[in-house]
Amino acid sequence: MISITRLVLREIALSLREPFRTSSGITHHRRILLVEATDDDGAEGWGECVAEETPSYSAETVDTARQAITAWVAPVVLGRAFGGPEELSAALERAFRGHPMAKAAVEMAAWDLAARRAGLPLARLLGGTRERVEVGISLGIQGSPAALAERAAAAMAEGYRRVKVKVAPGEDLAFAAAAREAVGEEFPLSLDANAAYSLEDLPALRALDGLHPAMIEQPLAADDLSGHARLAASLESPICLDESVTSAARAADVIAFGAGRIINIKPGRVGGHAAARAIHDLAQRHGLPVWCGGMLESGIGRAHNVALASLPGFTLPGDLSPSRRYWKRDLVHPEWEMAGGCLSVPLDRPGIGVEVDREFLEHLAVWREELRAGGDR
Ligand code: OSB
Ligand code: MG
Repeated sequence: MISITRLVLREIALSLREPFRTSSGITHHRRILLVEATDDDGAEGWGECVAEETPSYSAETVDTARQAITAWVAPVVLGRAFGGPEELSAALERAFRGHPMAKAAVEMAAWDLAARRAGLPLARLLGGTRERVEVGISLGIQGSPAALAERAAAAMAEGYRRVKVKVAPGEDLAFAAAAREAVGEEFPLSLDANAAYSLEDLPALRALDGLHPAMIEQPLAADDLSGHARLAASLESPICLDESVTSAARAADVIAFGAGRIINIKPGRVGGHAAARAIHDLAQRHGLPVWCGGMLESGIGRAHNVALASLPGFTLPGDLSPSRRYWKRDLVHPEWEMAGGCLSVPLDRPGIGVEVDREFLEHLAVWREELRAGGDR
């Protein structure tokens, strides 16, 4: 049983150690919306909203998520008793349409809270079976193919189990070929287009296909499942879908239409852990491998991703780089560290398994809003 009586929303500003460029834009700093949920027994739970500053990856933004949480998510959850986080998740799903990133931020905080109340690591509450999860790196578009090749080789030397390279029309073949050359023919190299191509770009996509990437992630528009199904028939490389998969129902469509053979699951994109797990279960039943994606999260979001990635169907390395790849200093103790190309799943502590550095958090916060059961808003 869980009953959240207080939600504290904070937005923090964190500078990336290096800018991250994709086909849809460049990020220097992250505006990160964090959710702290507490109950009347003083148990806490933490969630992180993956929405970005602008509606480029999806329609949601930090500002729309804040609005959705205060106006619609909070009234559904505050002061109400739920049998568990799955019930809370279902209530949010029923309550209003869309805004999966806003819903997920609170839903995931509820999972953390439930795990802490049960004295269980979140990974175990979710049904995770792994003690460590394999890590792949996602490299943004670099200034030149040679610069990318250097980064790819360095990542491989650091122990990453897979290198993913962002591509965009006009910044694709030369870059991807340089990366392939740098990591060798056998190493898993994948490409992520963030929806930048159309079926008219078939020649460019065929050329990338010739580098036999482990997968081509989200080549076409998010809502274009039939296009992806047609493209799949023209390419040898498996298509992996990211932006397209916003719910378990959409994942079922992907499978039914043959639009993708691999699914990138980000709990923060699909409404939270309950939906993420449902997608995992569905993919497993259909024999599709899944992996856990990332959205340049702080150590809080990463903790949730690591817990999810410990489920048995996550058979491919995730975008789960260690803290220092992104930040000078992370918000959590201990920071996320990679050893042997893996992150360890924290199984020695209840909940997300890392401690939030509250002092540092307050220092980084640009605003803070407290919502209470039955309180004025
Ligand atoms: O498409 O997977 C993506 C970051 C922000 C938005 C979308 C994506 C990404 C990444 C980075 O690829 C993954 C990471 O967090 O390291
Ligand atoms: Mg992606």
